[in-house]
Amino acid sequence: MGSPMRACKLAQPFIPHAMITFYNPHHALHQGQFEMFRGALVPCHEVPARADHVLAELQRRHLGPVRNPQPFAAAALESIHSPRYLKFLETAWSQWVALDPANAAHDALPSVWPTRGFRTDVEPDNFAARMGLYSFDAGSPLTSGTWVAARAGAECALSAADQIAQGARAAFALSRPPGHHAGADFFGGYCFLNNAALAAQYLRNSGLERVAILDVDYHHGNGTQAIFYDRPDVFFASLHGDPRTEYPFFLGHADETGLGAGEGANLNLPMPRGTAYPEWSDALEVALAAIGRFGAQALVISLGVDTFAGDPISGFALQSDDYLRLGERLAAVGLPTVLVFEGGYAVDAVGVNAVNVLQAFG
Ligand code: SP5
Ligand code: ZN
Repeated sequence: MGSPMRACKLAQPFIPHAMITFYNPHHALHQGQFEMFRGALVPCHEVPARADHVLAELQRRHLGPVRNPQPFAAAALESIHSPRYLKFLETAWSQWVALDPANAAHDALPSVWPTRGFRTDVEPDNFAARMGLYSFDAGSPLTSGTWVAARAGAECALSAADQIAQGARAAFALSRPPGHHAGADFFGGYCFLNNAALAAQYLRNSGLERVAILDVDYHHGNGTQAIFYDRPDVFFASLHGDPRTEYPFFLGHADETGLGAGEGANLNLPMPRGTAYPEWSDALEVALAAIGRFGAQALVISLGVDTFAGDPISGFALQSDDYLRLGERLAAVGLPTVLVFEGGYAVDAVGVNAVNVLQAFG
């Protein structure tokens, strides 16, 4: 091993364009206990150790500086999320505990939703009803620290986008809870604020006319798709498990190509359970070719590594080395790139897999 400390101190300043990581210092404040699965409460898959392992692996490989995010004004979050949803998230925990002080001992989960034919324009006074209005599953516990953690996570994504706006080649938002299932006014799929969407919109606001989001998480990024579905300026491409069998089930089919002015700016590439890197990377080429035709000036990657063969809740078969090939390929696109950490639940492998992408990106 020689002298790793010395190697670190000498080598780091000479790494050209070392990728900056914005790490959410408050991520562990969001620590859900249970999610609903087949009629029972089971331990959450989306745990603080996920981000801890990625950070440890980044530092072990000396892959560039790790910083805290900058603060951003409320307007940055309102560029994607509705004011009433943000107000709900900010105040939900205190309202939950006000219902009954004993609630402080366990997380809030929704149990009633406005499906077809119900009204969503009138915000109910009842807390359970508002939980349902602003969510789409019972797998995403809202906890005492959810708002603080999610807001700091959004600030990681915004800080990473700001680096790109200032001329950096790449930046990484290392945060949880993840974001790509969250819509303008709903949470679900472990997600509360859509970090990738916030980064893309920040880049638009900083003057870039065309931004592409490439979502490589195992699950379709339904929130991101919905946010940009009718817009021609943000291209969304997603590689994911076929929603006929895979979460989030109700969006992500290949015939969803965009709406109105956004027609042609949405590309879904669903794949069957068992898909491994050779077929997966064919779909990646299709997505990158479309992003090239779109003329994107910057790229936002929703970097989920739940495509890993060992993932406990997913069905693809990527191996750890495949993430090196993914990172190399993304770097070869040659666009300024924000990488945003999303899913990946094989906790012991999530650090190696995510950091393989970053290391190979260079
Ligand atoms: C960001 C992201 O990857 N969100 C994924 C959300 C998936 N939620 C539903 C998962 C249901 C699987 N439950 C299996 C429990 C077996 N112990
Ligand atoms: Zn996922």
